[in-house]
Amino acid sequence: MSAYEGKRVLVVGLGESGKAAVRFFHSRGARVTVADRRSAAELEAAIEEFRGLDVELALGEHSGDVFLAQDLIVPSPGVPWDLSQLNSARKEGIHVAGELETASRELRGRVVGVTGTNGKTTTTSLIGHIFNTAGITTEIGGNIGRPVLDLVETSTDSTWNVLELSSFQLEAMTTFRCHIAVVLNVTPDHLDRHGTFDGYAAAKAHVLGPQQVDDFAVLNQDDATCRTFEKFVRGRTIWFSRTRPLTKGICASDGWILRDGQRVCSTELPILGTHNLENALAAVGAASAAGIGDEQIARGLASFQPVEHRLEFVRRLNGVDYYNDSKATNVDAAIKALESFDKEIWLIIGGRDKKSDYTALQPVMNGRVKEALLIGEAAKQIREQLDAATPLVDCRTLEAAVQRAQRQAAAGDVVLLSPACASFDQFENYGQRGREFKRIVNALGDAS
Ligand code: UMA
Repeated sequence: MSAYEGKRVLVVGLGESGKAAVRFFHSRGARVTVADRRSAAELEAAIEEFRGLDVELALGEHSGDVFLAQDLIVPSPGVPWDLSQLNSARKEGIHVAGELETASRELRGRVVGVTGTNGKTTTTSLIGHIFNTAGITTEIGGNIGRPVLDLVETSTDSTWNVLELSSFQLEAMTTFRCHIAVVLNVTPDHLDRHGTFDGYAAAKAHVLGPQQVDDFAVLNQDDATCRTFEKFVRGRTIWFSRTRPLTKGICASDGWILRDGQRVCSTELPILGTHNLENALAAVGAASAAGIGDEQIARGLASFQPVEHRLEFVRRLNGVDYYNDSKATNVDAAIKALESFDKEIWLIIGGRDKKSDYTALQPVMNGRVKEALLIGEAAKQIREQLDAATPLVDCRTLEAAVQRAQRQAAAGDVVLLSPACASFDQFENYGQRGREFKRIVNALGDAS
């Protein structure tokens, strides 16, 4: 009998993660209720999925009474961990568990957990690809878009689960063990949720907490916060560095990726930019920790295709290259995108502000960005924080920004959507924003 049989379980949030949780608990005989602050009309499609299943709905503003009538509450990653209704339930002794803790009891096989502020999605995909190419049974999931609870049913003892883990998921994580934990970098993001940088970094550090002595931590030697994470490591640390030679660990030198001073493969990769070289170094660290041979690692790196919405090449029109970097939802990611080009850039930036510091963009924009085309709610904050060195043009919408870029850009230039902001003011998510960008760009007529 399942440990959840007959238990009253509240799933908070009926997004991707919540839907997976409903399926998980329902199939284990729990009495499932779903609370979501959105209305039935807004959640029509999700509700349709569960029609006919015995699942109670508590929609609209969260009711404290519903939260207090449970044995277990499982909030979705986007639900604040300190939501007042969750705190009240905890006071009454009701267990509140995130999706990772829930999965940790039943997910079989081993886990590679990839976290960091930027590069998570690419690195997770890259590690998954190297593992797959090496013939290992691999499942890719987590924040990348496939909820961890959906991996439970098909996992076996020989599965490697390669998971992208966000600070929202990690904040709630106490028991989920990553045999290989990768921390790429930790720079300010999601301060609206975590309050301070220290709070955000502490959430990220949870990825190392449940590790054991025979586990691995793959850490970025070039990142000041990653270096401080060494004190949390219980097993072995594999350092990687893009900027300095390492006699032990993974580094890049003279066009080669080296491990412990030995050549693994060339730094000529199918993914652009120095940040992607860092992601590749981390992936080499993770794959080596899993015992994959150099030849297979090299083959995996060479055959990897870039991830959608991550410096994704869309089209060349009249000699102008258009790139979709919609997944750059914070300032640091936009800086990395800008640094990847040695050309003049028409930068489309803006969306929903996350209390970010846009001044950090100025040095990398100078001499590189011909115009910053502002979109969305954050236009005012961006305009206030950037100085006059780069022309700032208020375009409001993505469509207007693309059209202006097309009119102004010359052959050899780059038009780059790298918004440095969340998308929720004008789009459902960054994916929809990226797809919309590609639709607009692909519909542009030849202006020559
Ligand atoms: N909701 C409430 N009450 C609240 C807050 C939200 O009821 O207080 C409801 C919303 O009305 C909505 C639902 O919760 O119906 C949304 O839940 P969610 O925000 O957790 O989103 P999901 O669709 O479940 O997607 C989540 C991750 N989302 C977030 O962390 C915000 C997805 O990461 C992830 O792919 C998915 O689970 C599968 O694991 C997205 C993301 O933006 C890509 N992540 C952030 C990032 O990468 O920066 C962390």
